[in-house]
Amino acid sequence: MTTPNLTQRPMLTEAQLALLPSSHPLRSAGTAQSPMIRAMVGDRPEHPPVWFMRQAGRSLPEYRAAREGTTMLESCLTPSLASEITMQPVRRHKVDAAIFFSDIVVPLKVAGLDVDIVPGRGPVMGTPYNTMERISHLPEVPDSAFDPIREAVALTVNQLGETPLIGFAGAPFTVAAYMAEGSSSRDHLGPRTMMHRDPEAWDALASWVSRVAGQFLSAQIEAGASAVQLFDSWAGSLPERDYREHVMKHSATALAAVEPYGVPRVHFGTGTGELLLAMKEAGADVVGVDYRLDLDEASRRVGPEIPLQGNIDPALLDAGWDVLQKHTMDVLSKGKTAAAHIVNLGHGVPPSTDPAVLTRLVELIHES
Ligand code: 1CP
Repeated sequence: MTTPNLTQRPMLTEAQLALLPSSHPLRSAGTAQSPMIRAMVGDRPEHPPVWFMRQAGRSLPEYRAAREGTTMLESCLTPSLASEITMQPVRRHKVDAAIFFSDIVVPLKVAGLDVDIVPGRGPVMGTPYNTMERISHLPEVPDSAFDPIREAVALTVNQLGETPLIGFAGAPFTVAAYMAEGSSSRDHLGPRTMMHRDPEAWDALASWVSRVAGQFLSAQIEAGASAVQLFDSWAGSLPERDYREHVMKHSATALAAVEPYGVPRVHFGTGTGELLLAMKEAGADVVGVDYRLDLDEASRRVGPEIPLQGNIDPALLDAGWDVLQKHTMDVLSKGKTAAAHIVNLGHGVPPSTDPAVLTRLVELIHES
């Protein structure tokens, strides 16, 4: 299948460029025409671009050293540290993009909510947001609350050169799931019950999250991110009818908040094989696919014009090189059925991963 060569086509219109500061990386051809951004707008660059979800994190000894003595949220809100951790996997693995080191609950922290990230557990709220009374007191968040994020992004893009930075936010369902339950859970019964028992409270909570997610994404784009990803990690727990009725409009609000900038928007969740079309319809430019569904089938579900991201099974990172190589070649081959392919894992890098395997995997993908 041949795909159009967009090399000469400007990625952003004058109106979109006007929303970005003069120093924004997308104003330079090097970043706008980088393999990652070209693939995200539907082109097939000379080699498939690759980045890994959770590439900045516990699999790297330099990450563990940098984080020593600093809590997760402090690290996210210390611009020099967040920037250094964002750079680490780019230096080591030569991936085609950096993912901003932060967390999906950072917007809740800057909004002044009582939230922490507890080692081994993940996000924990002081009190859950599961009643209209509590939800109605959620604050409006001034854009200035995101200044530490802008500062960290600006420091990072200064070091990245032409390599694009991907910004991100948690999608309303996934973030509201932590807020409604107060912490991590397996089945997400709290938010799934709430959207039926008290749909008004659910809507109020998810609307609030969608607004702060839009602010978080906008801050990252304005400060220099060249693409964004909305992570709906737990959306796979929803039947499609609930996703379409109670969730999709809120994700669409978060994605629409950054549509005017014209930067590519990736929409990813896990266990979302049945939701991929709805996730595209929510306003995605690229659909992220987890490891459970082959990319040719995903392309059939969302339409051949949509670039796909994914979906090497993280479990195979530690299954031996030959197994991983064979699987990766299969993912690359199935990715050819989509308009374009951004290579990634089907979920995050497990903390136990040998970083050398990731470096070798990047080389394999670049040589393919
Ligand atoms: O102790 C530590 O090192 C903290 C572990 C950690 C890290 C490295 C957490 C706590 N968050 C992060 C960084 C992070 N989180 C990034 C940036 C780094 C990168 O991708 O390279 C991103 C994009 C996230 C997003 C995130 N946080 C998601 C969506 C992505 C996904 O993996 O599904 C989710 C669900 C969270 C919540 C969260 N934060 C931290 C943990 C351990 C969890 C998951 C907890 C759970 O299972 O409920």
